Amino acid sequence: MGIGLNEDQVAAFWRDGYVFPLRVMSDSDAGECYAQFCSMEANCGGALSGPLRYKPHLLITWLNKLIRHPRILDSVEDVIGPNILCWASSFFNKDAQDPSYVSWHQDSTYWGLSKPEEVTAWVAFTPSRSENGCMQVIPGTHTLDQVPHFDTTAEHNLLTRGQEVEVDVDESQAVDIELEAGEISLHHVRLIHGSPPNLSKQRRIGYAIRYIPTHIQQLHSNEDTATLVRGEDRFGNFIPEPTPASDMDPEALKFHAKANSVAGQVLYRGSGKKPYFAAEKEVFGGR
Ligand SMILES: O=C(O)CCC(=O)C(=O)O
Repeated sequence: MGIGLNEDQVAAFWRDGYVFPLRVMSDSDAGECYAQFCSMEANCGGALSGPLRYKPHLLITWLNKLIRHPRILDSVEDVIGPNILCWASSFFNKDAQDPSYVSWHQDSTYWGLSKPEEVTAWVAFTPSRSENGCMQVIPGTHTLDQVPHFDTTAEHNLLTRGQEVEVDVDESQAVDIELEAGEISLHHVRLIHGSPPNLSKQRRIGYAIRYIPTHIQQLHSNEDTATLVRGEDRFGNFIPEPTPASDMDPEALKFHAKANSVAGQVLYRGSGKKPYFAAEKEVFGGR
């Protein structure tokens, strides 16, 4: 066991499918993350482009460090054990008065992972509250099996396929996962969750880091990639990801483009949709 969660928090995770708030960094470190995030945006000339929202830890050195943050990993270890891969990471951002939302879903639906043993650490770079569209969860739904989902074409849905559960969700049971900047929540891959639009004047910036134990396999590709962030990998089920030598390093860009293309094939299989994170000329500078 790591030293991240106490017994009550571990019990809460397995009973409810989530645990929060967990402080993993100081206010000033959280402020530094937000400042770095803003300079990434400035370099993009506005909102982060698709490729920079998915697996940006392969391109940006401070994000590569963040996925290895000891306080985050201590908490994750208490849930999935000591041998940990970071399988993916993505930004879920809502600007002030932003109609973007996340439909009710289970993460496990299209990820192609062999067992429902993934845990997400959702890191708040800004406060995330009811008024600015924080994540909401339906406690206990992680004990459900995989439930059917349908794809939507809703314009402002932040999910890859706009997927939504096909079962009734009792929204009266929803819990708001309110976090301060520098806090995280952990949630189970089967937990039904989502989030409403941001009706406030305060941005909501979150970075979701997906962790799996090393014995998990990708069922829909032999080319999926992951980063070993703690312990040892005796299984070799994923292609090891390199650490970027510098931000947007050419070798890192090449690896990231390939990794995102494989992820696109897995996550969008059968949908006929183009991944939002497919390589774009402006990010890759035509390389
Ligand atoms: O950021 C949100 O509102 C939802 C995030 C989410 O669906 C996830 O991290 O799995």
